[in-house]
Amino acid sequence: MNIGIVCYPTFGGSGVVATELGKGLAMKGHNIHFITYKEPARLLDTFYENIFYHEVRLNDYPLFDYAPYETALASKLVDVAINAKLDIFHVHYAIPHASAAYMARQILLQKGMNVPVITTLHGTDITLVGRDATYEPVVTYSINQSCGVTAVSESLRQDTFSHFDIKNEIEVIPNFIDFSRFKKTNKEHFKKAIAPNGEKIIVHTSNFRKVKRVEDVIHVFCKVSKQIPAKLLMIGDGPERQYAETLARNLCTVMDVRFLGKQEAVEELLAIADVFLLPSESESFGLAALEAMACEVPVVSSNAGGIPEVNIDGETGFLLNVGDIQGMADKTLSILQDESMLLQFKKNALAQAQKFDISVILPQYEKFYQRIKDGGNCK
Ligand code: GMT
Repeated sequence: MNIGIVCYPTFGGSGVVATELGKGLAMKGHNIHFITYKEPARLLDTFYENIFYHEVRLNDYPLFDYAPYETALASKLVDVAINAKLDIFHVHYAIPHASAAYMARQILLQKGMNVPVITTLHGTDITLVGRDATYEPVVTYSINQSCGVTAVSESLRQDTFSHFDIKNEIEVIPNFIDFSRFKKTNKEHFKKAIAPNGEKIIVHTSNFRKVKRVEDVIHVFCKVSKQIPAKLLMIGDGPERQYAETLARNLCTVMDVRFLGKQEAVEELLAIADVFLLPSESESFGLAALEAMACEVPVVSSNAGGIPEVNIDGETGFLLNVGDIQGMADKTLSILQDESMLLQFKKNALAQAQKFDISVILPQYEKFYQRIKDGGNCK
């Protein structure tokens, strides 16, 4: 198939899922056309024969305080669909991709071309941003007008039905992991450099937005490190980083906490981790937790949104209520102080992550594409 993928070209979240999906589909022989404003971060590693990148350019004009990205994207989708003979548009993150694709589809229909739109909902497009009255009517309309809709967890599917007036069906196709990249590797030399005295290593990865509650990570870690020797690696960057750094300086031993910023090779850091912390306020799936689990790292997390579909309480880690800092610290300590529990949880984390292997999930997308193309409500 010739597939047009629209996404945010970011380091994490929906952008990564969309890019890895495109790469996986290309490996299976599909022609993939990424259409976005910047080359997706995970495409920069190498050249792919049947992956194409189409940049959405915005022409500046003095009248525009805000350049109309959605219009430029819709026009680009029309152009790519015609020239690359696209069979399908697959847009990731509803805002503004679903409505831009809807517009492109209408234009193409007038030209005698039927290109179905599939929208994948990722999280904040539903639970946070999309619900706001600023966007809600357009989000509802474009989900209802999509030829196929998927959500990355059952929890997100249910949230979508409860926050919006949705007439369409929503299929759950969970996020996935590529084990050729995310796997435990021996990084003993690196571990020694970070934790020279055998300290336990705790890791957190996120975009440091409010919803991630990075301050809870610091609070939990500082409680833990008062009981046992430990180090914390904070990976990623975003609006809350400064606050988290100040908090760490005030509450912990400064040398025990390292802020590493955005990292390309997260898997190398996960390879030396003992516990991964994810105390998010809301999380439709928690891809970062899955990446940790694939590297055999138990997860102590909140029980928000779709996290319980990934992290299994008492098996692959622990789930606690949002904001339960003491609970998270106690559970982290219980794993780190009990070698046999740590070992068992590591094994369980890997086994659970294997259920989300890309080789299991990718065919679900292929089947879904075919179904929508052949018999969906946009036939
Ligand atoms: O986590 C973010 O803020 C980024 C956001 C995105 O769309 O890029 O992530 C969402 O999508 C990810 C991929 O499907 C999910 O793993 C995250 O749980 C989800 N984030 C939230 O729901 C907060």
